[in-house]
Amino acid sequence: MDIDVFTLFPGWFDWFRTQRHVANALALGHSVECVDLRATTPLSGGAVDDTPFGGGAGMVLRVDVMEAALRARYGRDPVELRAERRVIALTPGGRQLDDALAAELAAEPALTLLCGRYEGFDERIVEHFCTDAVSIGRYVLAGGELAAMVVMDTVLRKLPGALGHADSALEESFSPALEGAPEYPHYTRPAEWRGWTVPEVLLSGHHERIREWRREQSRRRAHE
Ligand code: 6GU
Repeated sequence: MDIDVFTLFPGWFDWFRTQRHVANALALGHSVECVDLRATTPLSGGAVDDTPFGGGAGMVLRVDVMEAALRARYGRDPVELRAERRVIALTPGGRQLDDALAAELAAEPALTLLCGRYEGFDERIVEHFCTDAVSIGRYVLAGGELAAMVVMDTVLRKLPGALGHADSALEESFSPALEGAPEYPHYTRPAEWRGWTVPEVLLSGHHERIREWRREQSRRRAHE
């Protein structure tokens, strides 16, 4: 999978690339590249944003600035790019990210993530250049960068080989394998600590009973 991130803060992603599962994905041939919106801005002085029409606080990322960056990167009209790859605006009002959306995105060959800053995007960016608008939750971040990292984190860990253990992403919280429920509790050594014991069934070696116990725990958590 090739991921391009359009941002005003490309340096933020240097740390992200060093995280184990991200580094694994990159080593497998996937890519995460940043495009600096300031590098291609048609405005003088590296400007990228402007005050909102109609008044109000904050600054809005300009549509001409985003178009210039997309054109420079892909060599075509960004309106046509949408037919070829998912172009995602990260914005608090977008479709809320969940496991199903992460799985959907993980099946794509390429993603373009657009990070807004300040008050966000000129709406024409979302309307004409994007296939999706995605939010990571019902709160407001200062910009889309952290949200882009959250999206990439959950998408990249679903790619085969990105996690150390092939099965770890299969039966996890909110996955179809657990019928969308949260994951069951985990325990490891020591089997007893300060009198706090581990559920007996997990020490039994009885795989069928363990499977049943885990399903039951997972369902119980879903109802709580
Ligand atoms: Cl995607 N962007 C911003 N700026 N704030 C958010 C968000 C995205 N998702 C939740 N809050």
